[in-house]
Amino acid sequence: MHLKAYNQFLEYLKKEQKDQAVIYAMSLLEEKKLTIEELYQELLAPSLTTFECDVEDQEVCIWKEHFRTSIIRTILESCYLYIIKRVEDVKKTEKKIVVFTPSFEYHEIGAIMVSHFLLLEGFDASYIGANTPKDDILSAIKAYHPDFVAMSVTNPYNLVITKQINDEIKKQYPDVKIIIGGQAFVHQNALESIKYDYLLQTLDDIKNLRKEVQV
Ligand code: B12
Repeated sequence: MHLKAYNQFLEYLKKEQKDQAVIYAMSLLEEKKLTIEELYQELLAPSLTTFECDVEDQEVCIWKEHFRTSIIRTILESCYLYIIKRVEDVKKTEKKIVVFTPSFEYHEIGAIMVSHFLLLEGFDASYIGANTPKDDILSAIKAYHPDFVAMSVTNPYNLVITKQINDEIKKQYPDVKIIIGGQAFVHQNALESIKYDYLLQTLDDIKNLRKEVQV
């Protein structure tokens, strides 16, 4: 664990010093002190999942959370160049994956990270967005002909729409494998009646999928 780096990063976030946070995160990659995977898992993800507001006023807390998310989002986009460079040396799987979050699901940081992890494992992954309506998902499948779709669901309220989307994918495109992941599936009963082929949560799960589709 890179605890020192995490604490330093958190200091910048707590003070809402966006530029310093972005520069620091990128310098860790540039100086090869952290890999992309370590940066995402040990700094970026916990800085959001453990977010605690130290201000009484709830409205202030909301914009603080939004601002922190926007800093993390900027870092993720800035990492893309590093991903392209690393992917050049990765053995490709020839498997296409469309990544998204379903209608009403605005939490997208996990989905973006997962799409980057998939690229680094040699998948041809495309993140098509958050809050994606069923018809747009179906038309993306029609256009891209993916081998897999990967959906990230955080809010358990969105399990109903998830079920509807997956039923429709399986009806229209039975050969497309459905991967689900995200905090909404942490409880076993969330899976009841949802059609899916893989439940994945971690980078190790993605690496195992990579081994399964070995070419
Ligand atoms: C940032 C944030 C937001 C932002 C999201 C912005 C954005 N662009 O993404 C905004 C402000 C929009 C938001 C809104 C809301 N939020 Co919010 N939010 C969060 C917060 C602080 C961080 C989420 C995050 O990005 N985590 C970091 C990522 C990296 O973690 P992750 O998503 O879990 O992903 C990891 C794994 O789960 C996994 N993974 C995820 N998906 C997938 C998919 C696959 C295929 C695989 C392999 C792996 C995988 O890989 C990732 C990397 O490790 C969490 C707190 C928390 N504990 O997470 C609350 C939280 C998720 N939000 C919550 C709530 C309640 C809401 C709102 C309903 C609040 C409201 N009243 O308006 C709305 C709902 C909006 C909606 N319709 O979706 C609750 C959910 C509680 C619950 N279980 O129901 C949480 C837990 C806060 C809390 N403690 O109450 N939120």
